[in-house]
Amino acid sequence: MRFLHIADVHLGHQQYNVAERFNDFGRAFLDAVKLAVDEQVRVVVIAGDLFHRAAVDPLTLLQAQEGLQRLQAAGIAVLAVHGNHDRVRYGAAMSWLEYLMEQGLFCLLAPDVSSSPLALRPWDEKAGAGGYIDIDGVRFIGMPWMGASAPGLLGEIAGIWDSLDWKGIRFAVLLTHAGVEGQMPHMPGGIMFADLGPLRGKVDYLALGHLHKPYAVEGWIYNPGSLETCSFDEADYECGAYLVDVHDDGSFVAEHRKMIRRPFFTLEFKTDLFMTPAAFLEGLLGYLRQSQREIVRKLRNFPDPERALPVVRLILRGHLAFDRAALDMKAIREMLHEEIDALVRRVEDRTTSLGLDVAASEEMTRADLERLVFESLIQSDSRYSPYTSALGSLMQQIKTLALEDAAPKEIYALLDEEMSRLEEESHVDHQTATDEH
Ligand SMILES: [Mn+2]
Repeated sequence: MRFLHIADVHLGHQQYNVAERFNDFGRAFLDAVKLAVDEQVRVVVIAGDLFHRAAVDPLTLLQAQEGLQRLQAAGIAVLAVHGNHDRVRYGAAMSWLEYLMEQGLFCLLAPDVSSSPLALRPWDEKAGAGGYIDIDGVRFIGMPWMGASAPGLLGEIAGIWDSLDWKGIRFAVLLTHAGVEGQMPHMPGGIMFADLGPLRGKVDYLALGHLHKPYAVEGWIYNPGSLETCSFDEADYECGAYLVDVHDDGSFVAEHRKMIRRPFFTLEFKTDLFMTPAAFLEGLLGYLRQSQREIVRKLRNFPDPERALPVVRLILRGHLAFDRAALDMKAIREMLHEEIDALVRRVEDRTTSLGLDVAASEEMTRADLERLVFESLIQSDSRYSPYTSALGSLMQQIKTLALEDAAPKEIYALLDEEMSRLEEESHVDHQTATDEH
């Protein structure tokens, strides 16, 4: 008996507000459907988050229906549970998963939690409810996303386990939407290993969803990962689906099949070495051209031309040796657009300015302190730092003029004269430096 375990399909996710990304999530689902049909599985289990949102639009519903109908036409049973993204919202009469269940497209499994301990009843097609279903000697038990209640409810399932009739059942699958603590350090609040202890030896295959990173633990806990990439954090995971063969003697083999996802690339550009905005842009241009060649090389054997155009983000990282205002984000975006062939291009500015370190003392006059702040500002910009003293005086003069209500013309004349003088000086400096070499 063979089944396919998928999770976190997130249909309807129009990532970055790009229509083609919406299509990608649909493609990924249809790929999983094709895999199930090609591999002639008996059952597909969807461990939560078939939909990205509780409110589903018509196109998303069509994507889901198309895939589910193909499975139905191939005689494949589909079992699902609610995830945190597609569960019934407060005030809503039913969820879209319940709607699909009503259409006869899958069994939506859930224990009856109105009693304590909870009750597991066999799937009742007429009532459209039930906690488990037996197919070819394999029992599939389903529990939706339960958040913080999950550990307690899993304990209750273990508690009533032996009161169920297990005649003719050689293998037990527990399908639920919950993360195991510690798998993704920045996503706390999952179930602990200790919570799963009572189920060990009872459940043969724990089919999980929720964390978008694939993992398998101790030969009985399996999470396939999301079918498409929901964020850059997930880009490097080898996400996919588990193809599981349950043998007649109750042993099994779970094979993780990597699925096609649109490629994501992160380009990191270090800003520390560039002293002026012009040098920065020149350095960035070279870096982007080299990156484009690398991307082309990496995608040479990409299996699907429809999805080969990547999602690319450029991260600017490091210290800025000049004023942040001189970082021309528009020029950077245009350059990225020009040089990198991609479906989506994003820029993240994670640069830090060189900090101001003003060592003021109590004996300082207000004018001294002001002068110190001006000089610190100038010092932090490599373009002006050689002229800290001269520019500091100039800033103070201009400030005084402004306070004395001087005419803008007069202020401008002073600025112009001083800057020309400094430029000349720097030219002389430069000449001297060149002559020495
Ligand atoms: Mn999810």
